[in-house]
Amino acid sequence: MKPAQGVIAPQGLRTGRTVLDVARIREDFPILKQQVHGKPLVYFDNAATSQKPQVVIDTLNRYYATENANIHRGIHFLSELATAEYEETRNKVKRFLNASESREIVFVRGTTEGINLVAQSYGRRFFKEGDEVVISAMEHHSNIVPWQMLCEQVGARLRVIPMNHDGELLLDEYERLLGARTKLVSVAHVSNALGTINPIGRIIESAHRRNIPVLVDGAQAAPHMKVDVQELDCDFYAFSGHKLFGPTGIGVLYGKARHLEAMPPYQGGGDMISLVTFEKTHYNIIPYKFEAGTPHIAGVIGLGAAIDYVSGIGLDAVAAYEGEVLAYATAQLSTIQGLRIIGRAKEKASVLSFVLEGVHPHDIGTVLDREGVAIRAGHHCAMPVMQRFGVPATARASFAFYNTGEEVDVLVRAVRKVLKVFG
Ligand code: 7TS
Repeated sequence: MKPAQGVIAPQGLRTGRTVLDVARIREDFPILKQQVHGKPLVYFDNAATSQKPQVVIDTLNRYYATENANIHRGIHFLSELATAEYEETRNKVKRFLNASESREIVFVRGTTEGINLVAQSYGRRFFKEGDEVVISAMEHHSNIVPWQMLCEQVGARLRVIPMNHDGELLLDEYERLLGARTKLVSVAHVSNALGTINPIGRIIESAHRRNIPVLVDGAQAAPHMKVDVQELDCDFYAFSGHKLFGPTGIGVLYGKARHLEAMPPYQGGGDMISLVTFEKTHYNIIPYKFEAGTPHIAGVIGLGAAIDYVSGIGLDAVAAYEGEVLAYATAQLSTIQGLRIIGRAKEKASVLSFVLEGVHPHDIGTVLDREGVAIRAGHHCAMPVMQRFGVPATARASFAFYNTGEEVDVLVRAVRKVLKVFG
């Protein structure tokens, strides 16, 4: 396909000592060899969930075949082995996020559970009537609804940072929202519907100047860029393993130790206690206080394999290469008449949302699927974003480091086909 506006198709990455050999990387992902409706699979739904490298699949198999046991309780060989691997993964996550201590890493089901934990534990303890939580106009429902639930429970109020028509937050408006009543700021690092990378460092700095803690929803950032929670100085950071090439049902909540220590447990049960009598229960230390019941042990260990895999490639290389894929896809799709890209922020990561004049996004998704191209069409669990842009839904292509320029060409040809059918 001809390059649009001089943007050339990405060919993997070779800058200085950084090499990202996409053809070789694709060999690690068995699912990418599949055909769908007789066409090679082009998987552009990575924001929903990403594919798993063989090493993650093998790790899950090995765990169940040779190590399966409950953790933190048995004194037998397998239990000690499983416990060691589980806790070693906590250390891996600590290094991955550059947290200062591994007890700041809590295993949860995913970003959604991480945010709910903070809302129900931190929020229920520290919010009172009239207090405010500040979120942004581009949040996923997972970073809206838990706060609405908290607001209803304690009589607090939700305040929303508006955005401009490119999908960038209005930071002046943000500053004006912060005040004596603000108890917490909770914003997405990267928007799943628009791809905007928010200036999270500045957002945190402004809040901290007023002693307001900040939670960062990192669901769409952790798989695409290096995250350093100490450098950001965020108070909480949540992400999902399944978007980071790991298993479903496992995720991470990072929290500064002093916050986690001050928070009451989120759920009661096994492992989160140190002593139980019918009169009183003493809670375990962090992070175990927040990990009630038998956790997703296999998921944690699988997540460890995913983190090793991604770290082996290097997130700086991933970010640079995906930037090329996004620039190429943006340029190519922009050549199609009647196509409007929703989300034109200057800083974007790996998400390309668009609408076609006169065609419902679901019809785009259906035609693309027949061509083997997997995208998501809908509101992306960010209905207020759709309302802001006056569209019922968008078609969304979202990329990972195993995607190629040739795949973008397949997408563009398939979108042209949509116009032939419906245009
Ligand atoms: N926050 C953001 C920014 C997200 O993109 C998602 C999932 C979540 C939170 C929730 O993550 P979970 O793993 O707990 O479900 N986003 C999407 C998406 O864009 N399409 O499917 C899921």
